Amino acid sequence: MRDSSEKKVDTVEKKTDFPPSTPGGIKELEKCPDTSPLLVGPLRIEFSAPVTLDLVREESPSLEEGGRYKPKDCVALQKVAIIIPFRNREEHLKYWLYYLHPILQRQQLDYGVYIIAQDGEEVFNRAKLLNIGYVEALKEYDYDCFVFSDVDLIPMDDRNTYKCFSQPRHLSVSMDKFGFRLPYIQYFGGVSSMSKEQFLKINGFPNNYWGWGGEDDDIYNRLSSKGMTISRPNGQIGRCRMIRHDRDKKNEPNPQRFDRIAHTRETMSRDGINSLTYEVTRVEKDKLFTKITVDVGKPT
Ligand SMILES: [Mn+2]
Repeated sequence: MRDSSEKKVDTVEKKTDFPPSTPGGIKELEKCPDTSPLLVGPLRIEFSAPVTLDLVREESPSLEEGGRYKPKDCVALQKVAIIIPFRNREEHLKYWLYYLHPILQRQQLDYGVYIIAQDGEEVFNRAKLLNIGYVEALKEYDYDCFVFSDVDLIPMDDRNTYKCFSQPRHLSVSMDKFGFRLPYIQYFGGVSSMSKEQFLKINGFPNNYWGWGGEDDDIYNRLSSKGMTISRPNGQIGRCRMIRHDRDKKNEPNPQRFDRIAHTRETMSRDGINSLTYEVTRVEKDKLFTKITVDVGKPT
């Protein structure tokens, strides 16, 4: 925008196709296109090559402290916080960072990577960590979109854009672990995205799913009860690889999950982002990520 205090000069202003200049002569950036011209399509993803954080840092010259990035040549269409629930998966995180940073940059996103690590040895609580990621990321920047990703899932096609859509998005639609198919039509696990509005409409995620399983189905029930549907890429673009691993300790299948899922509609208005309590125990700013370690409490 031009400075109105600028002195009028006696020339006719020419109409040009170029972005207007600021008084300092710096061009104002235009919006990035709907589809990034930098995308390459299918990617080769494998987990045998040795990867170190130092290598990934070297290969990410345009990252800012905390795992932040924005395109230089255009204004990103969305400000995306990527939230990763975490505990003792350093090996997987290296691959995630190695593959995802270049992909997210080709997708021309204004993004930040938030690793939300559960402190202590209590039972794991994935959905509560995701809620915490939402709150903590918003304290840093005016994000309008949130991508919730497991640390061991890597997209096999960069056209699977990690952004938000008019309906909540499920991104990990064809995982190698499930034979590149959806395990069931309501499946919302793995990698998903929601705008701030969509997230708040469902009161965020449940805080009381301790251990493995069920919280993703609870989230699906929340969306569905608010009249939303799931948006998905097609099965080809939505292919992704999961890094194979043994079941984590202190993340056993939650025996209460079936009962809880059956009551989402009654519980969701009082269990969610409006009832979230936790304590931050450590914040680490790396070039590749912001890692927030939190005390989530324990099952009551
Ligand atoms: Mn896994």
